[in-house]
Amino acid sequence: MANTEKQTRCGTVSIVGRPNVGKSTLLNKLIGQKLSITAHKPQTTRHSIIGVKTEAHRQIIYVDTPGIHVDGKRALNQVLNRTASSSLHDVDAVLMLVQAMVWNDDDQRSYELVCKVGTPFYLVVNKVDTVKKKSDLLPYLSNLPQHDALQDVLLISARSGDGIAQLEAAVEGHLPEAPFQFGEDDLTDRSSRFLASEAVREQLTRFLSAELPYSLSVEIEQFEESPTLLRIGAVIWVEKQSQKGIIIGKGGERLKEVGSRARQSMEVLFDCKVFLQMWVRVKEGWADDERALRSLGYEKP
Ligand SMILES: Nc1nc2c(ncn2[C@@H]2O[C@H](COP(=O)(O)OP(=O)(O)OP(=O)(O)O)[C@@H](O)[C@H]2O)c(=O)[nH]1
Ligand SMILES: [Mg+2]
Repeated sequence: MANTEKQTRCGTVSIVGRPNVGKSTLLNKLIGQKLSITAHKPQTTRHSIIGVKTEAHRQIIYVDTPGIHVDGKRALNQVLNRTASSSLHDVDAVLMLVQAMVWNDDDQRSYELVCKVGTPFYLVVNKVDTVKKKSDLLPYLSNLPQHDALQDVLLISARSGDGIAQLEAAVEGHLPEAPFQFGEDDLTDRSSRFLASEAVREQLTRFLSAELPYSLSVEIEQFEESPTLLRIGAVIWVEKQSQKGIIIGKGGERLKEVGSRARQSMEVLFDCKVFLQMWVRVKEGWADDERALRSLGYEKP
C-alpha cells in the first residue's frame, strides 16, 4: 500500500519590533493562550519566549522577544537588545511589528537590524483598530521602506484578531518540510516556574508607575504541587530600600492586590487552585550588574 502519511512542516518565526508595539499580545493571540505577559508600558517582555502552534501537519514555533530600542546604556537594556537581535538568526521568517501611524527611531533601529540579517520578513502594522478611518492609513503605508527581503505588509489588530488569519497563511509559506520539534500538545518551552514569575511581574508592571518596574525582578523560590493545590513562593527583588515600601504599599495593600491578581492568572494558567506567598527583598544595583542579571535568570549574551 502506498504511504499516505503526509510530510510535516515545521519552522520558526520571530516576532520583533520596538517596545510596546504589541508583540506579546500577538503571540498570545496566535497561540490562543496567555503565555507572554503584556502591559501598557514599554519593555514589558524581558526574556524571549516561545509559543508553539501545531495544526494538522504543520508546527509553527513563534518567538516573542524584548522590544528593540536605541537608548540602551544600562546593562539590562543591553541584554534585552541582544536577546532580541539574536532571535533574528536561524529562523524561517520574521514578523517585524510596528504600530499603525507610527515610525520612530526605535522602529528604524529594529528595521535596520532585521534588514541586516536578510531573513524573509513581513512588516506587520498592528493596532489598526485605533485608526478610525482606514483611508488615513494610506499615506503611512506608502511611506514604509522597501527592501529585497520584505515579503509583504500586513495589517492586523493583535487585540481584536483582525488580519491574524492572513498573517498565519503568509507565515505558512515559509515553513520547511521537517519533523515537529515539539510535542503536539506543547505550547511553550518555558517552565511553569518561569510562567509563574512572569505572572507576578505582569501585575507589578501594571500596578506600579513609570520607572519602578524596570528595577525589579521576580524569582520563584517555592513551587510545590499537591493533588489539590499548587504552593508558590515568589521573591520580588528591588534595587533600593525605598522601592520595597512602594511595592508593599500602605498597610501592605498594594502587594496584596498584586498577589491576588497574579494568583488568579496563575489559576487560569495552571488550571488548579494556587496558594501564593510573596516577599520583597533588596539587591542593590542589580539592573546595572551583568553578573547579578545572570543570577536572576537573564540570558547570557
Ligand atoms: N488598541 C490596541 N492595543 C493593542 C493591540 N495590541 C497590543 N495592544 C496594547 O499595546 C500595549 C503593549 O502590548 P504588548 O503586547 O505588551 O507590547 P510588546 O510589543 O510585547 O511590548 P514589550 O514587551 O515592552 O516590547 C498593551 O497595552 C496592549 O494591550 C492592538 O491590536 N490594538
Ligand atoms: Mg512583550
